[in-house]
Amino acid sequence: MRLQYLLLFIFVSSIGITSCKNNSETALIDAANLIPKPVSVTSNGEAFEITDATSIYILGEPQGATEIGQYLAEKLRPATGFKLAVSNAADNAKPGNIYLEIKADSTLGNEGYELHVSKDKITLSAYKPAGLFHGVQTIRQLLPVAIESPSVQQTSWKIAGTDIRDYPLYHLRGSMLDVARHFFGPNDVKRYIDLLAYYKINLLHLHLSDDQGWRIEIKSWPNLTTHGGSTQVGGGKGGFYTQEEYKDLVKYAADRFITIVPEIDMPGHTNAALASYPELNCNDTATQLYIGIEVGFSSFCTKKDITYKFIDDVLRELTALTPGPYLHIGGDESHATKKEDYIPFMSKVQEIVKKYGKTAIGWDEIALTTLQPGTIAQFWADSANSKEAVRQGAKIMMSPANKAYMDMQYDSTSKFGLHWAAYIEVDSAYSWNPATLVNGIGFENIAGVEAPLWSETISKMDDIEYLMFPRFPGYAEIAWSPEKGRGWDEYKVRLGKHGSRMKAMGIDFYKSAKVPWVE
Ligand code: IFG
Repeated sequence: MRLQYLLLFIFVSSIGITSCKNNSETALIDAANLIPKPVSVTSNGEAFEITDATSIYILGEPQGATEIGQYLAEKLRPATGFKLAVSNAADNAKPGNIYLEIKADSTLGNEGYELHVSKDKITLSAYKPAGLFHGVQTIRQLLPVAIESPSVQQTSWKIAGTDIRDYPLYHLRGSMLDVARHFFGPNDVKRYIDLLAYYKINLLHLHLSDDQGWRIEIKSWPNLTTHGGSTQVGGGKGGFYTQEEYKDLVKYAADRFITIVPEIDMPGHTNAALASYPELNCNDTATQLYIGIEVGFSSFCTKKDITYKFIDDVLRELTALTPGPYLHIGGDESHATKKEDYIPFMSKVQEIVKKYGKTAIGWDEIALTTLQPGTIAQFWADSANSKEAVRQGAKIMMSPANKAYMDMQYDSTSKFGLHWAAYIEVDSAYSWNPATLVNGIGFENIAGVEAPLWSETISKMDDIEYLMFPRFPGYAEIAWSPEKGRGWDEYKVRLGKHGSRMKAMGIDFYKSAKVPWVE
C-alpha cells in the first residue's frame, strides 16, 4: 500500500513542479496587466531576463533615442543594481541586450512604438523619441513589481516574451493641477509629472491663478506674487514659482514628453490680482485677499485700458516661459462680469494670445465669443457651450465634471473632495466614452481628454494621490487605448493587479471596494 502512496506523491509533486514552471511563465505574462492597454499585445511564450551583463544599445542614427536609453537605465538601476551601460551599436546581434531604435515607420505616429521581447533581446522601436519614451513605461510595467523599488531587490528580472504595437487614440491626454487654491511646490509638481509620464500622458495644465492666489512670478507686475501669492484657501502662507523655478518645471515635463499649459483664469476667478493692484479694479480700490472657496464673485474691470495692458504684459511674459503651443485663458464662472462685457473681453484676450503666436484654450463659456481659429473649448459642465464651440468649428477638450473631476469625492465618506458635480467612484470614472458622452460632440470634434484636480480641499501630495488614484489610470486608458472592447469588468481585474505597482511607487491610493485588489 505504502508504495502506491509514494508513487502518487511523486506523480503529484512532479505535476506541481511543471505547472509551477508554467505558472511562473504565465505569471510573467499576466504580470503585465498593462495600463493603458496597448492596441495589440501577443505573447510568444518566451521570456527575457535583464542581468548585470545587459547593456542598452541605440541602433542607427540616435535622433533623440540616446536620452531615452539613459532614462530607461535610470529607471532600472535602483532596483536591479545593474550597470546598464548605454551606447550606440551597429547591429542587434549580441544576445542579452536591450535595443532602442528610431525607424521611419510613420504609421506609428509621433507617439506610437513597437516592443518585441524574445529570450535573446528586447527591441523597442518608434517613429519619434516620444514613442520610445512611452514604450519604456510599458517595459517598466512588464517587469516584476519590484522594479519600482528605490533600493536593490534580489529577484530575477524576467520579462514575458511579447510583441506589442501601440499608439494613442487621442492626441491630447492631460491632467490639470490647481496650484492656486492651495500651492504645491516644485517637488510636488515634479512628482505629479512623474505619475503622468508613467501613464503615457502628454499634457499638464497648471491652474496658476485664481481668487485665492497668483502663483507665477510676473516681473512687470511683482505684487501679483509678493502680495497675491502670499496666502491660500484656509489662510496658509501660499507661495509661487519664480520664473526660474517655472522654467525648470517646463523642462522637467518636456524631458518626459509632457507639454505644460499655463492657465491665467479671467475675467472671473481674479481676486488675487485685484487684491494686488488697485488700478485693476473699477473703483481703483484693491480688494482683500480671499481664503474661502466661493466662486463667481470677482471680475477684471473690462472697461479699463490698463486691464488689457496688464493682460498683455502677463501673456507676453508667460509666452516667453511657454515652449508649448497653448495658453489657457480660463473664462469660467464669470458671474460678476456682464455678458455684454464678457464677450468683447474674451475676444480681445484671444487676439493677444494670437499676437504672441499661441493657441488659446478656454473653459466652455468661451464659446459665447467668436472663437479664433484653433481656440480649444474645454467642456466641463455646459454641453450647450461646447456644442456652440463645435458649431464654430472649434475642437473640444473633454473634462466632464461628473466623470473626470478628480476633486469629486468617491462617495460621501471620502476624506477629501467636493461632490457638487457627482460622487465619482472608480467604476463611474472609467465607464464613459468621450466620443459619445455628449450628443453633438463626436470623436472628430475632440482634441483630447483631461482629468482636472481642483485643490480647494487638499494641501499635500498624499491628498493629491488619494483623489487621483486609483481613478487616474482609468482616465489615461480612456485617452490612450482603443474604445472597442474597453469595459469595466475586464479593466477592474487589471486595475486590481496594478495596485501592487501603485503601492511600489509609494502612491497613497484610495482602496475602493469596487476593485478586486490583489496583494
Ligand atoms: N468649478 C470651478 C473651479 C473649481 C471647481 C471645483 C471649473 C472650470 C468648480 N470652475 O471647474 O474653479 O472651483 O470642483
